[in-house]
Amino acid sequence: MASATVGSDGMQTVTVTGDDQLRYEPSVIKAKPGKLRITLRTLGGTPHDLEVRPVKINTGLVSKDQERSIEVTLSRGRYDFVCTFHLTSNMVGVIDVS
Ligand SMILES: [Cu+2]
Repeated sequence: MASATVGSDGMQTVTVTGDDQLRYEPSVIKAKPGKLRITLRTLGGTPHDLEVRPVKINTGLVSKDQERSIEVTLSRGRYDFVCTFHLTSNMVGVIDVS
């Protein structure tokens, strides 16, 4: 589990890595209500994406050693995020906004 970091501009940020074991790290993100920038970085040779549901905002495919960011505005609640390529391998995580 990791908490989002708040920058000087008030934006919350967190970096999530995806690896060849088809896992996100962290897979549980704690954040406050408001804007959150999520950066996905792919470590191994297997490309991944990251989609926050149900808002359906997606990083697009991220290849090895690359990263892409998305911004979401979330109110209190729990939001699943998934790799749409490896959903059947249970490559999922959750954002806990409280
Ligand atoms: Cu994946």
